[in-house]
Amino acid sequence: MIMRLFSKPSPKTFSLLSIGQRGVGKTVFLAGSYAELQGDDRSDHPQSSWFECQDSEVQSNLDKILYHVQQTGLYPPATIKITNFNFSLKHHALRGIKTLCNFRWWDIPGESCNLRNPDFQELVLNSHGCCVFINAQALVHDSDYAHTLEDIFNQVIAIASLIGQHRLNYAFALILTKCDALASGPATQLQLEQNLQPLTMRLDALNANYKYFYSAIPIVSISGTSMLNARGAADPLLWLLSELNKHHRFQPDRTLASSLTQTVFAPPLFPPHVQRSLLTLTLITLGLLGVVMLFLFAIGYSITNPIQVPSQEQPSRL
Ligand SMILES: Nc1nc2c(ncn2[C@@H]2O[C@H](COP(=O)(O)OP(=O)(O)O)[C@@H](O)[C@H]2O)c(=O)[nH]1
Ligand SMILES: [Mg+2]
Repeated sequence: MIMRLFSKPSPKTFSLLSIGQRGVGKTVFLAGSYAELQGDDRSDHPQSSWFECQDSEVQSNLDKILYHVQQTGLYPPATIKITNFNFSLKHHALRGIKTLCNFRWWDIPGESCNLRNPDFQELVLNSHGCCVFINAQALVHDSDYAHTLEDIFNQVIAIASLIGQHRLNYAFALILTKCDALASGPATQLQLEQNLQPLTMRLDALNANYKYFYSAIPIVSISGTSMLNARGAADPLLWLLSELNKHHRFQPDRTLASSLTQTVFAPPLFPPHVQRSLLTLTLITLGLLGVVMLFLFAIGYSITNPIQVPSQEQPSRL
């Protein structure tokens, strides 16, 4: 996956939405993804790709989260917030360190994820991809949880249908959080997939590009040191970025905002009555051209193939 991301001279910047209710596990996911690619200090093999933070405040919040886990063995408190996150995905290449792409991550609280909210609209219009967070533990054990998800599912479907209408390259990562709190096995997986069907069937019908991920970021203690066990935590972000890099590599940057500007707000070149006259004129011209072509064809044919006047028969010289 990593290999497909590079071979690009100027890295693109992607904006990713993150949609999910409070407490679903967005901050833990982000800290886990970051920690996984950072590698742990004791590792002899530093990671070949990693996220580099472009904002010192966010960097310090991330460090605070990881330090908190290390010191207390507990998940970070909700007070350490990460809302707008600017990252670069870096890679150790043969000729030094390379930036594969940049991304802006917007963490939007569940209650603000409503297309009637102008701020949310603005973010959606300018985004390239989306992480949808779903609490897997609640999806299996809490029968009311599915109802609370309906609104988020509707927002995701609304985005997916707009994307489909404008034929944009957009990707959705459906991230099922807290999977470590569930019994592993095919029965759980089946139950999760069934409970997700109200979303996935509609995404399938819209031909949306999506993939779901089972996220499990437990806290483990190794030789007295606690840490987020974040194996595979960065997979959703790496998949999203590789999908976007793949599709946007040879294209100018297109988002819903730019497509809507072209189709909805762009004034037509001519007023409707002029357009109708132009259409008539074009049709007449094409008709006349056809007649002229036929005429020229007929002349050309008669020059190259003169009408054969029956000649008097020559006596054959045998
Ligand atoms: N077991 C487990 N619990 C998690 C995981 N991710 C989040 N949590 C729990 O969910 C709580 C809320 O997570 P947080 O990332 O702060 O949610 P946010 O409001 O979406 O940012 C945490 O304090 C943990 O108790 C996970 O991967 N496994
Ligand atoms: Mg949070």
